[in-house]
Amino acid sequence: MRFVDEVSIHIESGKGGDGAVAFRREKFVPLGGPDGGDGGRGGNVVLVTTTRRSSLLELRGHAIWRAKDGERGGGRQRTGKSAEDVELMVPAGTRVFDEETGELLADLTEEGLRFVAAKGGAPGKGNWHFKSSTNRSPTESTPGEPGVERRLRLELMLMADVGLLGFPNAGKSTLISRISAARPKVADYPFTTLVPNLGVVDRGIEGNFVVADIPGLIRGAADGAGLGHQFLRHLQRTRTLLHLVSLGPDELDPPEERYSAIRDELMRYDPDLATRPERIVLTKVDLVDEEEIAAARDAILARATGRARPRVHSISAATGAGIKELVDHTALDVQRLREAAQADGPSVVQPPGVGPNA
Ligand SMILES: Nc1nc2c(ncn2[C@@H]2O[C@H](COP(=O)(O)OP(=O)(O)OP(=O)(O)O)[C@@H](O)[C@H]2O)c(=O)[nH]1
Ligand SMILES: [Mg+2]
Repeated sequence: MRFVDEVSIHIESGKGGDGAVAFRREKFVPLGGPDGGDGGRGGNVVLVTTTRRSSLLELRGHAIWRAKDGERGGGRQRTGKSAEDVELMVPAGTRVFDEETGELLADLTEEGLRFVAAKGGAPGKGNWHFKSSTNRSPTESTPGEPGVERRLRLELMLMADVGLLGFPNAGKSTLISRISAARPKVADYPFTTLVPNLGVVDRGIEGNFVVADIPGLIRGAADGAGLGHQFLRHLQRTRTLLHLVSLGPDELDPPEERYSAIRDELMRYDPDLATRPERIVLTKVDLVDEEEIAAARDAILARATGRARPRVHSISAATGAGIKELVDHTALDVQRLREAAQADGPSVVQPPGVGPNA
């Protein structure tokens, strides 16, 4: 299963400023030499890769991205001002196609790359360039070159930053639908979710992160029970985990037993997965009292097996309690983990079919 985020954009670079036709005006000199300056360069439209984005969401719903034109030249050989570039921030891993021809124009695999997708028009020349021994008063100048207009298709293989895991019915799909635009099916019975869903949590100027809601795990998942292998594999590519444990009344086993059961599956499937940072999230807390929440927290923490002692959150999708705090903390975790990954240097794992010739 592949998650592909795709967006079409229309971009246009700025036109170069025209060269000027002007002559020096001095006292007692009726017609001075030519001094019309050059125009300024038109603005480029540039794609820049950044860790602050993990989806192409921000580029949606904008009709056209247009850079400004360069200024025209002035008298006294004054060069017109060049226009600023329009920079579009995209996540590393974005591939850029010409929408009309389908040609792959760039594969922006790393952070901090700049790809000039539409080059600004070159500036025109002012008339002082055209002065010669036979023509001391040229009235020629050249116009700035036009900008470039193009339609691009951007494509990104989505990688989830955060994996939601837990038993069936824990409230995973409910949580993702509260914090992102994803709308997976939510229902009052186990195994509602059959394939993973991705949701993008939009944090405005802070960027965003991607959450994967995977189907509920059951005992024996590490041996393949209930398609467990397939689902656990999706978690391997995430940076951090939210382990959801329901405090609702329908559960047969106590919360700490269910918590341990899933930890055991993680450990057996891939010990590395078990050392991944995790936050424990007690869900449906609107259905229990404070004492039950505290008791569940203590019992679960007594079982925590990971490297560091996990934080325990309690949330209710029904009342909204605890959700903002959970998202704020998770966003910080993701930012920290992305920075750490970047400091380790590019460890680019190319999913199959992503090379330029694929
Ligand atoms: N009262 C209450 N009910 C909740 C809360 N969160 C989820 N539920 C209910 O719990 C049930 C299961 O929620 P889902 O989000 O479908 O659970 P899931 O973890 O995605 O389940 P699977 O897809 O089967 O693994 C639904 O009936 C939800 O409405 C909550 O905070 N409070
Ligand atoms: Mg679900």
